[in-house]
Amino acid sequence: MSTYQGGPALPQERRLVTEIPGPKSRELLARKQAAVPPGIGTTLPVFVTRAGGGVVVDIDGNSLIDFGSGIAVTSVGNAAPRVVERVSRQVADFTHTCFMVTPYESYVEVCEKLNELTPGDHEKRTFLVNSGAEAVENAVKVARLATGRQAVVVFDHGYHGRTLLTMTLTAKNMPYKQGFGPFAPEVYRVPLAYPYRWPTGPENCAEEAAAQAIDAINKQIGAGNVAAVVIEPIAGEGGFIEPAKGFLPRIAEYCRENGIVFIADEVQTGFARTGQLFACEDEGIVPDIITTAKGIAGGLPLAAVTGRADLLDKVHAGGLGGTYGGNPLACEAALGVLETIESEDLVARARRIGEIMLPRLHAMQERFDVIGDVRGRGAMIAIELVKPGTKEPNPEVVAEIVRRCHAEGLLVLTAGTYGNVLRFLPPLVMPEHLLEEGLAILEKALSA
Ligand code: PLZ
Repeated sequence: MSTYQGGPALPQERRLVTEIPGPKSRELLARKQAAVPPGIGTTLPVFVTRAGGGVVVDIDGNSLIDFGSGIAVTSVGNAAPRVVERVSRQVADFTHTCFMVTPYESYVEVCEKLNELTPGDHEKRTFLVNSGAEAVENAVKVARLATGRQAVVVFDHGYHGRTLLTMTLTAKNMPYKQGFGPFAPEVYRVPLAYPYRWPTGPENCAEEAAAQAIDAINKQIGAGNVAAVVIEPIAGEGGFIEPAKGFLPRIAEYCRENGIVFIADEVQTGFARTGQLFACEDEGIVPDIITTAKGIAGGLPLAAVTGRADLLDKVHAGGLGGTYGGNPLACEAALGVLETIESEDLVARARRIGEIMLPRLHAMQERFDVIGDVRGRGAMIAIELVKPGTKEPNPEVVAEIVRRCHAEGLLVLTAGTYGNVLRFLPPLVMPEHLLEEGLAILEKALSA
């Protein structure tokens, strides 16, 4: 993993020429505040002019190290060469026909690739939509129609989107749900195997959590009423919680036994992010339906629903779709992403990023008693911060660390039901020296 070769010819360096945010960004922030409602938040108010490899460059000329990838989207890097080339060609040929009106090859090719690459060698179908939320919502539509059942089971700490159904599926009230009710009916929430916070300890977590979840489904809903279980193989927004090993297979098995559609929401975990093409592969899970987005198209809006042909084929003609779903630019971008993942062996690079980050973070955990937990796989890594000597969440210290990292030109994101998780999602093409520099900035912020 030497210096990044592709993308815009951006020097792969951290370079601060003003304070963060600089004067031009501050000016634009004032315009944003006058034109855009405050409901649209800003993690770090530097206004971007270019990005590529492991850096984001702002309008004041600062070059920041990117540990966010636009929330796990630009895994192949920003403006990745194969994406740029394909999208540029496409934009000059045609920009839109609506696939439901007059189709084009790239849409079909993306679907063929996803049918082939997602877990399981059964017969599959794929259709394309615009966002992760839209994918999850459509997966539920398919499961309901195919089973003739209505109930949907989701988990503590789950995040699935901001539309009416997907915000209902989402666990956390503030900021996602507060004031936006009433919520969609027939959504039920059960425990997730959260090893760090499991009351009887991580060793009992998988078995007890699965038993509690299954018991709640049986007692409160009735297995025969459940259309789908929707779960992230690693809870993303909820704080990069890897369910204790054994939990996912047990839930998947229960679904199989009871004719429940097992939907894996791989919107955040998908496309090499976790050191496997899909996080489900880690425990050999074969979902009935898998939803993907984010990393699929290098930043162009695209998402997919891929699943068992016998389920997806049940939906009547015209029952699925949308004006823009599988837009030709986004499809070309996705093909460029898949080529890049393969040719740059980004699955291995994600694993390598984990191998660099995890030992460094574990060493920091030894040094700093605010780090309660270090976890994640591949390039989806997090630390959970607590009040020293307890497991009490410490969102205040997270906010302070983030502030210091941002001031030093390291873009980091937070997560977690309790707002006390720092998450790291570097582009998989991040040059190693920037990864090291980012970790050093983090360590300095922790010791301050
Ligand atoms: N499912 C697992 O992570 C999006 C949300 C950012 P969309 N996560 C980032 C924010 O605050 O809005 C996400 C996810 C999982 C679904 C979604 C929703 O994907 O493309 O944002 O709709």
